[in-house]
Amino acid sequence: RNKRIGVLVMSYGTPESMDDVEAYYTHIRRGRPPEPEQLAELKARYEAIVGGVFPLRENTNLQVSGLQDQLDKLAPNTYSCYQGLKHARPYIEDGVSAMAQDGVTEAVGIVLAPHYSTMSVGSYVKRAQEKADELGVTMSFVESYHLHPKLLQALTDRVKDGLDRLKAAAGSEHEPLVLFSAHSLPERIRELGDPYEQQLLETSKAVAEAAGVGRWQFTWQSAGRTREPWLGPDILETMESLAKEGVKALLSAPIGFVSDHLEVLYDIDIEARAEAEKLGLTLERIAMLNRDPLYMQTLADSVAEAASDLR
Ligand code: FEC
Repeated sequence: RNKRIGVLVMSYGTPESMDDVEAYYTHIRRGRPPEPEQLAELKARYEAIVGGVFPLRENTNLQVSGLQDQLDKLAPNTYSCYQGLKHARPYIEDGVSAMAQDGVTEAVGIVLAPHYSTMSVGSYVKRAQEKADELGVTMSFVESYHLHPKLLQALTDRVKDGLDRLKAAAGSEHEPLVLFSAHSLPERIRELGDPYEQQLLETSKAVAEAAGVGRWQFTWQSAGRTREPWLGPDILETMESLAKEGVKALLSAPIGFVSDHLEVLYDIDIEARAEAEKLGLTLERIAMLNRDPLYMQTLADSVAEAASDLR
């Protein structure tokens, strides 16, 4: 029996190599292999991003070790972090098994995504809970932390810094607009009474107020390539409407994400940037949180709070 509280830190996961992209994509598609053109297109996106091809793996590793350090400061010798990924090894189930093997009987689960959706955080939690039940580990979960004061502070600092850069790039005669965004989901989440949209708007509003932003909007990005309708409007459409309205300077704030990865480094930095050039807009993006100390403290506080439900 291990007296430490396990902390299952869950994240999306990214391929381990170019050869692994097909297996990864097949896992995301719940076992259906992608068409050759789809696979080629995804590989090309990974090849195009800066900072090495799979930055999410390193960022997740850094976040997990950063959280461990923060928890050790908060409560020495109390917590042990384990990683569990949604679509890559170590899978969520592997993380729970590793805890059980170490004799952990009580654990907290937290996802490296601040906003709750049944289709995102909810599905991570379900998989962890099922494995924990099977192995006799008692678990408590952090469902969201989208209004944690330290998270808001970290995002506010980034928006202020982004606005300074935007002013330098676009000139101060143009009033900037902050465009908050998050990963789209199929529209049917609305029928499930999902809090995702509401929580994203709450974070956007709180950050806009704290940063003293005059003009802001929320939009979706990175919708999946499936037949069913996804939440819109998409960021590229929104940019087109804004350009028509005469907006000249945009700050992209992808607050639904916490790391540099494909959906930011490709969808914003390459795709949205190319669209901005076409539309004559100056676009800057806020820095991602990655291992920001305020983000690590947000996670540690949330874990400690969920741990108190175990006792
Ligand atoms: O850098 C990387 O290697 C990974 C980037 C990445 C992140 C990410 C986050 C979220 N996703 C969410 C939902 C969906 C749904 C589908 C879906 C599909 C993909 C594909 C790739 C991909 N996602 Fe992702 N997502 C990332 C990458 N995602 C690649 C497949 C190709 C494509 O459609 O572009 C559709 C599944 C289906 O076909 O049925 C749904 C959500 C998040 C944010 C929350 C979280 O991190 O869990 C929600 C990062």
